[in-house]
Amino acid sequence: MACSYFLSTPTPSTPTRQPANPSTSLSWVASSIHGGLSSVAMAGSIRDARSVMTRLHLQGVRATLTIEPSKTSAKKSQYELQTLTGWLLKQEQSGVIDAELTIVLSSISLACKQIASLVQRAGISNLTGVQGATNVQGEDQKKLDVVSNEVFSSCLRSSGRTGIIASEEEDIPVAVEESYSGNYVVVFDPLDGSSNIDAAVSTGSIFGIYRPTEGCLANLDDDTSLDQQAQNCIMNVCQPGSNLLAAGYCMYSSSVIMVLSVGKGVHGFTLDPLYGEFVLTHSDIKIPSKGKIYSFNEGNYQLWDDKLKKYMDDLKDPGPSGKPYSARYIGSLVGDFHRTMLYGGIYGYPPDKKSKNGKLRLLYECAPMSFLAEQAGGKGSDGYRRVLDIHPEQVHQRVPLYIGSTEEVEKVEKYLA
Ligand code: FDP
Repeated sequence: MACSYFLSTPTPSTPTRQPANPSTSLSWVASSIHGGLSSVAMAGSIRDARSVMTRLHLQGVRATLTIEPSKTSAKKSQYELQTLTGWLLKQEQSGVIDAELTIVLSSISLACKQIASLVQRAGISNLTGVQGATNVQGEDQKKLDVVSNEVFSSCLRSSGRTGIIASEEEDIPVAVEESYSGNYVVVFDPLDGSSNIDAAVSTGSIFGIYRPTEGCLANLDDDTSLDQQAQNCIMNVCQPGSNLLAAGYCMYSSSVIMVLSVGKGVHGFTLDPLYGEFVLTHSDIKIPSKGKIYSFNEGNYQLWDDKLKKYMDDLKDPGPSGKPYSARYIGSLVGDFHRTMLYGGIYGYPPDKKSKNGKLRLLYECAPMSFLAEQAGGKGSDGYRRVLDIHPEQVHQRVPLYIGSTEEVEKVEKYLA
């Protein structure tokens, strides 16, 4: 890290110190009583400082190199911002991600900005309510589900680095014709929690990025039939979460926050509405190892398995401390998971008598969130095994999910065992 030092004429009370490493980068101030040089702030190495000393001596000024930490310049400037773009470039420079992935992630951040503005203006621009169609899973599509899917897909397509996209809103994964390098496989839910839209409650986009795989490249010139190409795409999309290169979500709430991992911790960026830039606000997020908040749709309690009912009853037992767990449930995975990441606790969507695999989708909900949970020191489980180890058999496959603080997830696993 760059340090700050002063180079000054000696006084009896300031002992001369020699740096351990003479090439250390630093900023320093040269000041002299004689010779016309009064106080010059410089950035450079200690060698630079020594050359100034030599010049001072040649001018007949008697001065000694005295190095002291600066009290003022170590402070971070209030104007210093780490934007998502700058952060991605740093990751690229340090070899964590390549240039292609940087472009894919930038195009996702652009999609998120556009969706954020659509969500904010939904009530004004007649984008609330249903579209009139149902998606492949039989759910009513909201107008914003459809528009957000368009936005997300077109940003990824125009990045030129995405080979296949799989969305909650598309029946099957699609090969991208515009792709000319990279060929990443991107899975996403463009607008999760969209049943909250009309009430202006939090929603979010979730995404996961997999390595490009051979055999699923969109080449419209070859003889491969579309059917075969679609098959290839499905095969390539159906990868376990442990193969994820990057994952994240963007939450549309009182602020717009993009939370992201490229496999080296989890970082959160808040959209500055004035600059239109995501700014690093949550560096290296860690989920507390335990937490007394649970987030389940308890309306389904009567449909749950007895073991799960017992777990839930015990959470509500005040016990010797006199304080039971607190319930918090927005009904929007991104919002509920974001709170769990920051405050600790557990989010769960269990199986029930109606839905034996729960409600959430493995590929574009449970796997990306579990990747983030693990990167933040937490856990994602289906009650018995690590979500990231589940090999998807279908694109829109559902799995039960228990996610959050490690101790809390292990606790529910014990009840279910
Ligand atoms: P939504 O249907 O509004 O899109 O998976 C979708 C999801 O929301 C999650 O975001 C949310 O956590 C969950 O469903 C809510 O389901 P319930 O209404 O059954 O609680």
